[in-house]
Amino acid sequence: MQVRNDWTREEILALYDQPFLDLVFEAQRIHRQNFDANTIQVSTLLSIKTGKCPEDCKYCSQSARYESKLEAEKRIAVEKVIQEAKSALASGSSRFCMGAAWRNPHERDMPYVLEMVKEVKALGLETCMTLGMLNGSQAERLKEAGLDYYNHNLDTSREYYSHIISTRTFDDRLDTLDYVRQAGMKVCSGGIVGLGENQSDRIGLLHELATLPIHPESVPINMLIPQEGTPLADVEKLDLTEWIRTIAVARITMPHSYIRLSAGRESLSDSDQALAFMAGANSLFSGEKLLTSPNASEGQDKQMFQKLGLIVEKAKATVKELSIDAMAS
Ligand code: SAM
Ligand code: DTB
Ligand code: SF4
Repeated sequence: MQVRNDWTREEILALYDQPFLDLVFEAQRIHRQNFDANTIQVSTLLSIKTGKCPEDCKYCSQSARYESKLEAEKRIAVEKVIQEAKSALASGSSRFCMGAAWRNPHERDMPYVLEMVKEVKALGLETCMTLGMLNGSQAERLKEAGLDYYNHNLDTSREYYSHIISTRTFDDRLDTLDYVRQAGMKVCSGGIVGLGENQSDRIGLLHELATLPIHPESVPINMLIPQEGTPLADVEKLDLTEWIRTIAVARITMPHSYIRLSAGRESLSDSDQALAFMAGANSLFSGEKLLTSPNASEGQDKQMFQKLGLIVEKAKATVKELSIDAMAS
């Protein structure tokens, strides 16, 4: 099937709005044409600098503007990051994603993040970072150091965006994605549902992603984790079927992309998640914690994979192949 980047909003609406079972069936059909239906890719997240972020994203516990209970943490040591990366590898992750609560990395942070990328890459893991906005030169240096993916989400529709973030624009986000592409890295970009947006905003987000010149290789679909103290702490919970519809339309419109179940899994049953896999999701974040919030536990995930007969995609290196004492640390 030819990959299309010229989806119209009307086409996306028509996909989104069809009877639920027709939509999930179609998404599964497309999924099977492009991926092994029983394989899942697993990534692990680590916050390398937590809290005190100058941005005002209304969903985020890490913004310095809201009174959240989160304890801020300065940059963590590279050795600690490597330790966490080894244990992610040992528990079956193929990608390690390092996130910082920055508007953008400062030049003084670059040696720190570049060293980290080199060392994590050397373990045989795919590397991903999410550090806020980048300029072209930063993107090039990250690529050169061995960064495989850069995560930068569009978050929501262009129309709803200003209700959620005022400190950077939607076009700023597109510019960062452009620098990442120009530098030759893979793009991880998706959004959040359950921010109080309406259906047309979810369609708008999907339309933006599916009409990027090249689809993001990874598309995380986060479900809001309401954070105490933030303006979205008490937003009405979104019906799960809307999240599943978003996943299914992402699968149909971006058939070669990995669609990732991201924030919001900790409260979901195995059967809720099985429905998301039916709708074409084929990746998730594993580990006890996301960046600051609890995630579905690793043990629970392993049980779920077993129950559903899902096979985890392997990292390039296995712990046994590493000359260093990965298991011990
Ligand atoms: N500071 C960087 C940035 O914003 O680009 C990187 C980290 S930021 C936490 C990465 C993404 O996590 C956000 O774009 C958002 O989509 C998601 N996220 C953050 N807080 C969330 C929450 N409470 N619930 C769901 N998703 C969330
Ligand atoms: C993404 O789209 N979701 C992840 C990752 N990319 C960086 C982050 C989710 C954060 C959830 C809330 C928290 O732990 O702070
Ligand atoms: Fe800062 Fe990222 Fe949170 Fe926005 S989402 S407040 S940029 S850490």
